[in-house]
Amino acid sequence: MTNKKLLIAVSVIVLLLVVTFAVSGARFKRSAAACNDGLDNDGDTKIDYPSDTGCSSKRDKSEQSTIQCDNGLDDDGDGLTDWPSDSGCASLTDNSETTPSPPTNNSSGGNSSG
Ligand SMILES: [Ca+2]
Ligand SMILES: [Ca+2]
Ligand SMILES: [Ca+2]
Ligand SMILES: [Ca+2]
Repeated sequence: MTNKKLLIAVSVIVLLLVVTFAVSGARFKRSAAACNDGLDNDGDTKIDYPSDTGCSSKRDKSEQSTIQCDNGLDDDGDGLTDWPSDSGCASLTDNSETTPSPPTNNSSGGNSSG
């Protein structure tokens, strides 16, 4: 076998390997946007556009929005994040994680237990 033939054979094999890697790589890159993957990515019980209010379109890559109860952050630092986990959130469109203060009552008295 001549060196030329060997070189051609090796070249063909390398070329095939490169093409295979390129195709599989392209497959991995084609992942669906979060607002079009059929999953509840941010755990707010709403799935994809237009059900999830955090989705501006099917191409939106995040189901979260800038509203405090749907932004994926613990805005008031109570250890709970977003609706429905944070009890301070009345709904997904609630823009405050802080629990509303209860109505003030004119009552006084001690409470002790032992
Ligand atoms: Ca989704
Ligand atoms: Ca969601
Ligand atoms: Ca939040
Ligand atoms: Ca919180």
